[in-house]
Order: sequence, then C-alpha cells, then structure tokens
Amino acid sequence: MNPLPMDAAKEAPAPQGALLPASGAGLVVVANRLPVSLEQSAGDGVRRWRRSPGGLVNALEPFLRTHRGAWVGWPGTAGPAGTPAHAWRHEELILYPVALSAEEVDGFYEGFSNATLWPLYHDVIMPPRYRRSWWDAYVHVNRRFAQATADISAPGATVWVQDYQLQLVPAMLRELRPDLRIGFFLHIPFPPVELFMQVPWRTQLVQGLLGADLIGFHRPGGARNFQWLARRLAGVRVERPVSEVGAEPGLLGVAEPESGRRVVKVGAFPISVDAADLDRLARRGDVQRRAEQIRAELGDPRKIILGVDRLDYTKGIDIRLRALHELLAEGRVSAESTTMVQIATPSRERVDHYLRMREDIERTVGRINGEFGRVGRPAVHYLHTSVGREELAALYCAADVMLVTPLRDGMNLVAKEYVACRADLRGALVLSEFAGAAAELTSAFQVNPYHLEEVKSGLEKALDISRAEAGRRMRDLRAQVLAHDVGHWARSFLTTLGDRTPVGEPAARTA
Ligand code: GDG
Repeated sequence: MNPLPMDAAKEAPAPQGALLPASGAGLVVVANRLPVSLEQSAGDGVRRWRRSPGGLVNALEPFLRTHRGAWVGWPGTAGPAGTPAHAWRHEELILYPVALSAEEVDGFYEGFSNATLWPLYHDVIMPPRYRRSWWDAYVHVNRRFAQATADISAPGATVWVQDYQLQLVPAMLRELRPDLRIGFFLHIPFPPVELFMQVPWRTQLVQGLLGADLIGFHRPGGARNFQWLARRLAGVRVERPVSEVGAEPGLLGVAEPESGRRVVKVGAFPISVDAADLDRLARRGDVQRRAEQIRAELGDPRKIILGVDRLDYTKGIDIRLRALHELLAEGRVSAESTTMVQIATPSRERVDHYLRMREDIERTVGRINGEFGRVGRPAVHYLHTSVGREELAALYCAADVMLVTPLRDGMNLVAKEYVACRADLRGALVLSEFAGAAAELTSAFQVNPYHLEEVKSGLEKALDISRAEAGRRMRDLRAQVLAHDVGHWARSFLTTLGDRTPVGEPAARTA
C-alpha cells in the first residue's frame, strides 16, 4: 500500500496494489490536475476521491482507461513541498501525484497559469499580469512535472503533455529522457502573434513547446500562429506550413547539435466528447423522466433556455444575461412562457477577476428576476454549483435552447454534449463564433458575442424555431459530433505522434 503525499488524503480510502510495471509506464498523460478530486460526503462526512468534472478529464479519461496508461498530475490540494510521490490506483487509472506547496499553487497555478497565460491566450479579455516571481514558480513546477514523468516512463514510452500550465515540460523532459516520444496538446486558444509577443518570456515558452515531437491545437489558426512565432523567436525552419484543411500536419525543422535536424509536427486536432456514451445516457428512462420532472419543477414553461459553464469571464455568461434582459424588456420574450437556467460551476475563486465577475453576474440575475420574475416563478434560475452527470444530461434534454456565448473558447465541450444528448432531434443551439466548436457546428445559430443585437436575434430565432427546422439543424449537428468524437480526437493525435515515417530532407522540400 502506498501512502498519498498529502495530509488531506489520509482520510481517503487507501490506494491499493502494485501498480507500475518495473520498467515504467508505456503511455503517460501529464496534466496539471489528476482526474480525481477529494470530496467530503454530505452523508457520512468521509472524504473520498471522485472523478472531477472538467473538459480535459472528461475527454481523456475514457481513452486512457482502455489503454491502461498512467496519469501524472497535481491532486488539487496543496501539501508539504517535496513529499516523495507514489503511484496509486483509482478505479482503472494509475495515478502519479505531483505534490505542490501552497506557495507553488499561488505562483504557478493562480499566478502565471491563470492570471498571466489564461487571459493572454483568450484575447486579453482581461489584462494579463506579468510577474517575475510567478514565472520563476512556473519554471520550477514545470521542472517537477518533467522529473516525475521521466521517473515513471518506460524506455521509448509515449508521453502526452496537456495544456497551458505545462508548456515548458516537453523541452525539459526531452533533456532528461531523449528516448521518449513526446506530444503536447493545448486545450485553450493559441493567441494571435501580436498578443503573444507581449510575454517577457515568449522565447522560453516557444522553446519549451519545441521539445515535443507533435504540438496540437484545436484550430489551424492557432497552429499557424505558433509556426510563425517558432520561426521568429527560435529561428526554426518552417518546412511545411499548416494548411486550413487536410490531415497532414505542418512541419518545423529544429537544429540539433547531434543529429543535425529534428522534425516537430504541428497540427489542428479539434477535441470532442464521448458522443455515443452521452447519447446512451440521454436515452435512459430515468434521465428522460428527470428531464420531464425538471420541466414541471420550473412550472412547465413553453421554452427553457439553458447555460452551463465554469464561472469564467471568457464564457460570456454576462452577455447572454444581458441579451435575455433586453429581450424581456422589449417584450420580444415573455417571462410567463420562457425560463432560463444557468449552471455556473465554481472556478478559480481565489483569483480577483473571478470574484468581481461572479458579483456582476449575480447582480444581473437579481435585476432580471426583480423586474420580470414573480413569486415562485423567477425568470432566471441561477445555480452556483456543479451538478451530477445524469442531472446534466437531463438538463440538456429539457432545454429547448442551449446558449453558448463565449468571447473566446478553445473548443467548448458543452455545445457538443448538448448535441450528443438530443437524439430526439429537438432543441436549438446558439453558439458564439469565437468558440473553436463553431468551425464544426455550422448548423447552430452562430452569433458574434460582441454584437448584442446579434445575440438577441440568435436567441429569438432559436426560441421561435419550427419543429422541422430544429430537426434539420440537429441532424446535421449530430452527424458531425457522433462521427468526430473524443476517441477520434485521441486516436488521430496519437497516430500522428507515433508515425515515424521519414518526412523528407528540408533541402528537398524548400528547393
Ligand atoms: C477547456 C477549454 C475546451 C461543467 N459544469 C458541470 C460539468 N461541466 C463539464 C461540462 C464539460 C466541461 O465541464 C467544460 O468543458 P468546456 O469545453 O465547456 O470548458 P473548459 O472547462 O473551459 O475546458 C475548452 C476544453 O478545455 C477541452 O479541450 O473545450 O475550450 O477552455 O464537459 O459538461 N459537468 C458536470 N456538472 C457540472 O455542473 N457533471
């Protein structure tokens, strides 16, 4: 039995069993968070590990499970620094924790990751803050992740590093373990080059990523921005540009002291959801009954509008509330017949912007309900909480209109989950054109979230849609999501990463 490296974990059920093969794991996912979190049960008060909600976890967990890989990540609770780590098992997953101290969480996670990179990569919706101490923490913690991964990877293993918190890991890991095949995937948008150039440590970030054999983005635009920056900041050669369409990745030639040249592939891999699983879940009798019950509990309105997001300023929750408010005020939507439900999952509650945004949103909800609600019948039901998977599926099934209005979003899985849950071919999706998902979900009502009148008319059209048009649009959307699910995403990334077909000498390509 291996102890967990955190005080809090002493109250959790003990991890069991001999885990990693002596030679190490053959497939390793490295992410900021482990795919579990410690939760206290309301019933017996005991703290247990639970699978955490969130895009990354939902996307990777089913795939990793079938491949019996290991997952390196932070368990989400600060513990004493430098505690030795041990692999442990949760259900089918082998987990390898990287313990972070409270200071490391402050500098690396809340500081550089969430107050510098997150706003910068989302079009500076909020001003990014550049602090040298946060950068130092980022470098230090990335090195810890790289070391942990080097310790548990089998010779020649495939390692898949995830997301913006770990952009230095590929190069650090390559230095420690040149035998590994290293992939990196960015779950958030990669910004326009002019914005990226703000970062005082821009060259180090680009060089960190260039340690990978394959660097994946949601959209070709992000991949192209990266290629341009790699040439400009690290002097690498663009041997094949990323194309808008087509499966072939772009190629960068990196000069290496020993081999002379190493090829880094760069491409777009739009993530998706476990569509078949959600489809099955949503068809279940208990989920369908719960959807009907939700409708009844809301007072059987003619139309239900739904929003589901982490409470984050990128998601445009304020915009959709403003759109609804104006439509109600103009008499274009009636609170008698229409009710909105907004699930806002708590997120990053220690970062200032988030506290202010939460207050703003709650004030707006209060104002709408004050003006348009009546006793027992608010216009907006706002829940600052996370709901279970079945409940979420039931909400998707109950919603006539799904409102997804981010100002910028790497992909947005909620939009795809809604579609996957609507086998009945009913319901309508209003989708921001600044979500990565907009490139695939072209039969949604697409809106520019910066143009309030457009959001209002998109919402109005979705509310007034005929049964036939809803069916046509939903059939198109489902064809896309069911054929391009999360398995397709993971397979295409790992196949491209594993493909060692010689990609030609630079002279032949650029002559
Ligand atoms: C990042 C990128 C990209 C939310 N509330 C509840 C709940 N959720 C689940 C949703 C969905 C996930 O969380 C959210 O995923 P998103 O894609 O919408 O957004 P981010 O968390 O910002 O994810 C994003 C993603 O990474 C993957 O690459 O698409 O652009 O920002 O799966 O269902 N799940 C449950 N209860 C909730 O209350 N059970």
